[in-house]
Amino acid sequence: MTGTLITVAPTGAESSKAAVPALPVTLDELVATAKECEALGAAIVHVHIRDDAAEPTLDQGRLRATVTALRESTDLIVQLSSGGAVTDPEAARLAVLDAGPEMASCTMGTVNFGDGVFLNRWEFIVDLHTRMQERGIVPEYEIFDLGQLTTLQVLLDRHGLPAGGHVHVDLVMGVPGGMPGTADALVACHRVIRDLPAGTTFSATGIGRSSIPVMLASVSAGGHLRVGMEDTLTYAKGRAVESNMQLVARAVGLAQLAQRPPLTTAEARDLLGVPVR
Ligand code: KMH
Ligand code: ZN
Repeated sequence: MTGTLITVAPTGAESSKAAVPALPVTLDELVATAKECEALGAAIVHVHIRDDAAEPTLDQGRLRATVTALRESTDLIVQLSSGGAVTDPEAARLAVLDAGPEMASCTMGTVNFGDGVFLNRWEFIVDLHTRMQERGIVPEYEIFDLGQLTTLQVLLDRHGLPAGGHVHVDLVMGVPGGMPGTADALVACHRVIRDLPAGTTFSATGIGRSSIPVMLASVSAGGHLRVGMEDTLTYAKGRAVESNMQLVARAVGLAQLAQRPPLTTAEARDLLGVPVR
């Protein structure tokens, strides 16, 4: 068994800066967070960006500047979100790939998302997957519900392996409308993941209070970890998260306890088939 791949998802598209002042929303805040998280043991940064009003945006110029700045300042694998916010149109989400990330997320189906709907039609999924193949962008397949793993099986059967040849899945658990963030649900996913191409890896994140049970279950099942303020704003009962670094440090501690220490960025690139820069 390998070490632990740690992804930090520092910002997301759902929380407001007014409600969560520690959320990194400017480019400077994002880069500073990324550097500190890399030093602690993160290997991937999953990126959503904000505009001058700290609102979610998929502005192409800002996305490009973000990719450039993160590359200049860190060796983290830069994974842009193609999910955006639930209000983002498909064309803008596809255009995220034009910003030239090394990785991008690719969600495997539509899911209710709190009061909204996170829309991912089959034709859109195929479009994202094939564009990433053509451009050498390595996908992280985001899974919000069990059946989305079956959709991934069908996608790979019909349209082939992703760029880099390695399949990596991220279980996003505990979204209101998606699968629960429990060890049982993770084990159910694990059974299906075993039927995906040999060597398929998975990470998992639990939204809100499911963060810790999902982390423990994932590490126990040989999985990897995604943490960050996109998913978790409460560190413990009655105690707000102070920073993304606090969440990464907790994940690193757990990985070390499990005797699966954090993968370096070079090891992560090797595992995922992301070219060395
Ligand atoms: N913000 C969610 C609607 C992704 O980044 O690809 C979608 C999301 C998934 O966060
Ligand atoms: Zn995201």
